[in-house]
Amino acid sequence: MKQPVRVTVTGAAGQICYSLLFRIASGEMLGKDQPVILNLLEITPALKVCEAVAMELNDCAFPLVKDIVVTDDPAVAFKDANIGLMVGAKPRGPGMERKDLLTDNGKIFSALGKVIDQVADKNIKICVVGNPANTNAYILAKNAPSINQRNITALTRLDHNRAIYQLAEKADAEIASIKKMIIWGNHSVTQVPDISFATVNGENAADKVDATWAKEEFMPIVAKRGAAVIAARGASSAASAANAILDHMHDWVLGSAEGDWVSMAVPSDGSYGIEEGLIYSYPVVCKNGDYEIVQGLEVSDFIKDKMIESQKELQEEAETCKDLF
Ligand code: NAX
Repeated sequence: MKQPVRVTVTGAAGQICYSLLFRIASGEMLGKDQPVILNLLEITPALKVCEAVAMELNDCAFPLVKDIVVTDDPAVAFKDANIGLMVGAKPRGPGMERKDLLTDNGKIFSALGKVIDQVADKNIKICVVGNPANTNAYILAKNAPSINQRNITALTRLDHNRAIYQLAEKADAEIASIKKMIIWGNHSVTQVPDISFATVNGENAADKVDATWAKEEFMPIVAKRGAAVIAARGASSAASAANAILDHMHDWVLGSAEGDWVSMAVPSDGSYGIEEGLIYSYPVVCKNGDYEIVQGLEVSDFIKDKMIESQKELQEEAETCKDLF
């Protein structure tokens, strides 16, 4: 039997986690042979609901779950943690500007970064989900200098999966036939969903759909899909976000599919001219518990301009939060 992996999940009483935790516990994230210890972090007023989630997890009698810890103390939650799923954040309230959301949530991530720096495994793999996800990850990284910085990432897999669905639908193709989708940049409306290198049954996707659709429909539909779900459901994406978190971490730990790549927001190493250190979504290949940014893609001027726009937004977000690191 393998040693248990300690998975810390923040915002554990929230709606995403109500889908996420049960699937982690069943082995869908790390494999059906990988025991886990679940450390559930919440703010004090939500502890009771969090306890209830733990009760339900226990009532599933998942054989892979070795322990469940419910706490409002980040130092307890992140002690020796191997994986950190940073879902907890404040939602945007009425009358709140984006800037207020940035600084309010930035404070949460600077505080958590400091604690992680002190108590977590130095190679903890982190996926930031709480919005603004890329900048929250950036703030966390700056506050956790002793942690392996490569391992501080943010979620753009939901955007990636949304893009695959849209292309499959338009090309009248099977989901599994779509490979090499890309989301560049920030998890926001400036993101750049890019089908330039995507294939459908091994053939260029660009030959299967018309260029106007790709630019004028596909890109905004994917970038604004979150808002469309809110409009339809009266609440933000939850089960699909949870599914994307599982995909992100599963592929990072166990490897992405042969002959394909996935999108992850990772610290830029300067690839494609993007400022080093910004948490920027790239196409990556995952292998042996690590990832590599796909190199050498010849990006069109149209896409390049949009990539720079998204970079600019991230630079502005970082500037707004500069007091937090
Ligand atoms: P909920 O409001 O249902 O849950 C959030 C939970 O976080 C609450 O239970 C709250 O008590 C807790 N929380 C707040 N501050 C905390 C702190 N300092 N420590 C620990 N827990 C804390 O939101 P939910 O729908 O689950 O969404 C969570 C976050 O994911 C939001 O920021 C949302 O914007 C973001 N999303 C990100 C996506 C992505 O692709 N990156 C997509 C889905 C989602 O919109």
